[in-house]
Amino acid sequence: MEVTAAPFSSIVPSRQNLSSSSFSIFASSPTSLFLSRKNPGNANLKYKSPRSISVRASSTSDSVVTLLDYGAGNVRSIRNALRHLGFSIKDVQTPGDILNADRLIFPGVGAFSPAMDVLNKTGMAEALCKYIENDRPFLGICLGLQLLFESSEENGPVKGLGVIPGIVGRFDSSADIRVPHIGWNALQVRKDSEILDDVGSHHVYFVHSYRAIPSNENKEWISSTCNYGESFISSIRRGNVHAVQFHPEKSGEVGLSVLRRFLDPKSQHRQKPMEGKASKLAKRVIACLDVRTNDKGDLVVTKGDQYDVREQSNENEVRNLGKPVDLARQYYKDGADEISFLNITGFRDFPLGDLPMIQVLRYTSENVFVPLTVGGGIRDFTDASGRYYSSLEVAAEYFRSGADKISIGSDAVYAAEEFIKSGVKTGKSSLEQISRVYGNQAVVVSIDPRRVFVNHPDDVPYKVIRLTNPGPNGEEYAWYQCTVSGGREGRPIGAYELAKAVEELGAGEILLNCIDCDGQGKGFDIDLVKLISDSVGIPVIASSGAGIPEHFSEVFEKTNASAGLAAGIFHRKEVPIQSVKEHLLEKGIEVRI
Ligand code: 1PR
Repeated sequence: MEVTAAPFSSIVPSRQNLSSSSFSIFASSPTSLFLSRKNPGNANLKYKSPRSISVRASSTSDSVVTLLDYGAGNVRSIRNALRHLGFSIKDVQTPGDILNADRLIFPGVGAFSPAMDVLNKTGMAEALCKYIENDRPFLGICLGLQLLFESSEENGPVKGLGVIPGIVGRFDSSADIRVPHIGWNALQVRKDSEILDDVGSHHVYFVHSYRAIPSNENKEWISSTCNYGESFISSIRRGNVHAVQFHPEKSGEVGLSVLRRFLDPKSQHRQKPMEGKASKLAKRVIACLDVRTNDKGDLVVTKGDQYDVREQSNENEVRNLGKPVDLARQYYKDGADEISFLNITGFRDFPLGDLPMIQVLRYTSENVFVPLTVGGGIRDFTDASGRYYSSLEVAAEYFRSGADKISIGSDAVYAAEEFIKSGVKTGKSSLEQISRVYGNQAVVVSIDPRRVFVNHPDDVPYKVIRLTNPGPNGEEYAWYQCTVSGGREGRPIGAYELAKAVEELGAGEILLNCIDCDGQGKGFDIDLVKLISDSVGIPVIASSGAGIPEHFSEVFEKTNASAGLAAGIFHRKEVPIQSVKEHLLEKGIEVRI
């Protein structure tokens, strides 16, 4: 049974509004940084003061969990995970709901400053501190861990709840690591945390650019650390108070076990936490589903050869390789680390008119607990009746429907061209807006380049590389021309120039396709992947051309790609995802198992 109270998110400004100027960011002076535990904010209380609310004895059912959703983004995944585990959700509406909770989950999403702003203005900050001081069962997730610290450098310094000593800072990208920290990483469990008992050798999923550092002052809180260029705090535990920097709701079965152990500690078999074999950020194996409507009007997973998705027969039909939701579920079970849906005709159809794609996301996210990316058609749009939709609205609908990341193709090319021409960041492109509101870790740019051979590096005004294998007429060089509209139109910009520009405009990751290699099964374009992954500081996903497991080890050994993506070999069941992973392990390349 679902407890049908309106969520707190429906009575506070949405994340979009939070970023508007009506909500100021705390720009406290360094001397006034630290917030007392007794007085966590000068809250402009809209509600009865939590101090005057007494904590009542538990009377709610054992299967209800209270969720603090302050309206900052996608908490659909955590809701789905909780329902999947048999729990119903009571949304926090007032500070009293926090104090009266039997168990409280705080899935922090979005940025530190607007989150603290809402918590302070509504009296939730004070209630949270009191709840935690009383050692009530609490689980903070991601930002829900960071907010417990004294302050954050994210657009700040900004005061936090001040429960745990320490400052949350940005990963140092000069330390030879890619920021954001995206992917599956290992934990070093430092003390018995109970909820981490099943993690052991398994990786868990992280996505963040800011982190808290272990110190003498906070060491009693730390239950695990993680290594990413440096050691940072991946979880804390004191009594009944837990928080994790990773996303249990996106960490597959092992993540669900973390939630289960928190929600129902008594029924869980206690075991000595296993010593983990996992040691660092794993290379990801991603399954990609190119989705479009076929000629009969059904939404199908299709797959092209060099982007041509029609059968080479008289009927010339769109290839049909299965149903999107079924295939996504199968790939989750098979061990895919992430699943991408690309609405490949999104450039001409309006994605919000394409409700089946939204439905696909909703159904998939109900029982697929790894990250989901969706792309295709993310841009500003005016429909036939003259109604204008911003790209932010399109993205918001995707996030609400279960996407963790959105992927922008054509619109990012136009934005990069403009930026390179003018040298000015207008802040108005879909890429910049979505990145500002949801964070750059939520924005992927999909690049669709085509190789153009040249005889001499000076033949074109774009970055040219010397080819490992010369072109058909002995050309020693090539540049990679970006395309839009599903490869239909070449643009005056190279993949290198695009990648550098979109990183500056706020992309958090690059999905690097290659039209020449797509569907060919002859391996990734190593020259291209090396060029791009050596040129940017954000993670690069190598895509197009995988035919055998060895192609994955080749791309990870010869380039700095963070992930390898394939479509055809998985859809046609030629190579199981597990075979790819077993091969990578044999080659000594760390993957999530
Ligand atoms: O331009 O923002 O509307 O986004 C459109 C999105 O759709 C882009 O991400 C673009 O890459 C994708 N897209 C458009 N047309 C096609 C097509 O195939 N006709 N698919 C298309 C891109 C490439 C990969 C593919 C890999 C791996 N598909 O996603 O899955 O190449 O394939 P393989 O392992 O079988 O070789 P916008």
